[in-house]
Amino acid sequence: MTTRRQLLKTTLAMLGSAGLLGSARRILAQPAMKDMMHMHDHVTPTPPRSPSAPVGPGRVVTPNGTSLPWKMEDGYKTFRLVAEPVKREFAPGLVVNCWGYNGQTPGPTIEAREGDRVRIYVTNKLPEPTSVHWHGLILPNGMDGVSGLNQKAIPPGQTVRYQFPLRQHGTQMYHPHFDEMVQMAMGMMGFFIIHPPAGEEQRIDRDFAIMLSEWFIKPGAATPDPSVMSDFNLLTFNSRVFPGTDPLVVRLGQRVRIRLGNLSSMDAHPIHLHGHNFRITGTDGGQVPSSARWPETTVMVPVGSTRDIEFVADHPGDWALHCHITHHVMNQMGHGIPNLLAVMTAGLEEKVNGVVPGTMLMGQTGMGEMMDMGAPRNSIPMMGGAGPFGNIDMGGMFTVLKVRDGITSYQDPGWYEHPRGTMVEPVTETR
Ligand SMILES: [Cu+2]
Repeated sequence: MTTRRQLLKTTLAMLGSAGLLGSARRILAQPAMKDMMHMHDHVTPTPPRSPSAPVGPGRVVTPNGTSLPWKMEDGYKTFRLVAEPVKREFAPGLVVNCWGYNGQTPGPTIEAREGDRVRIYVTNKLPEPTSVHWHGLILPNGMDGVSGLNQKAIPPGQTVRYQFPLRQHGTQMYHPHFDEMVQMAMGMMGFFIIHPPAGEEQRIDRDFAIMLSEWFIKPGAATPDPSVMSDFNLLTFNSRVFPGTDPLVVRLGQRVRIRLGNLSSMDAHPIHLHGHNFRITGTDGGQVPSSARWPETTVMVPVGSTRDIEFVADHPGDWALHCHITHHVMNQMGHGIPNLLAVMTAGLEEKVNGVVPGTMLMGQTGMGEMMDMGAPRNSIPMMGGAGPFGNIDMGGMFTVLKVRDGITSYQDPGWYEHPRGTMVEPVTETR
């Protein structure tokens, strides 16, 4: 006799062999997904802040973000986080239904000092339970935030209080430890930065924090699909893609720190800086001793970790800062396309159009020109935006470090004006 369990097993095996297990999983996951699709019906998200809102009360600059205000309460530096649906513009033309904190994704950067006692009220305005884990922090076990292990999950509507002393300094993070796959794929993450008790060992003039994450949003859709496991099509710096990423503006000669955190679901990101070399000075485990630092131009940031890099900005110009995985500097790239590179397609497009009207054959000489293609509603072109010399063929995890002499503000100074004789020029070979 066939039991129900056996039947289910057989069915799953058949689905698996037919390559249909993925859709079966999706069907099994339907109740949770269904709740998610409807969340915008019964939860009113906080209106989005300006993506370039001014820097908050801290001294760390979170490009396209802010730091979280605090006040003293019973001797505790006290913060308030509200977990809630948020709308985030990734770049002009693409507004995404995310989850985050206090109207933002990533959530506002928490800044405190080693030796502080902190208290953090967390209110859950999501349609499902959540919790907050303080990633990398040394704290009492009951404050660690893993739902089921260290605490009961916070149901919708409830506020809980976390409180603990800060016994370390460095770049840490916060994120949920309930329905992790969905909640982080929806944008729930933030920095928790702890400054050293007696100031920096070496003066830091500009201190930036950039969170790396990855998403799948079907072109034309507005809600990320958290079930995607490898084919991410939006790769973000602080939940923004180029050309929506704020530049990092610094004055010539300043000592710069860039804190990178990675809460992507699958990928490590090799972040590359042009025009300078740097030292990796810290991780979420603490400071790297100076004897253990070596020069680099690319830093690998594994999933679930942070890396601090430091350098003196001693070369004026507009310097790219980007992930070196080439697919991570593309926006909403479709990967199921035929490879036409170097294929002779003369006359082919007309013939194919006779059978499949509207076909465009592209990519014979590379994809650099695809920027000019139209895009569906609520989606953005695969690559970049206008630069001073034409289109910049990158999107996603890309921004610009702008090093300038004599600037008096950190407003975007525009494009670099190159000294005479320091630019590429076309030539006629005479030899
Ligand atoms: Cu990457």
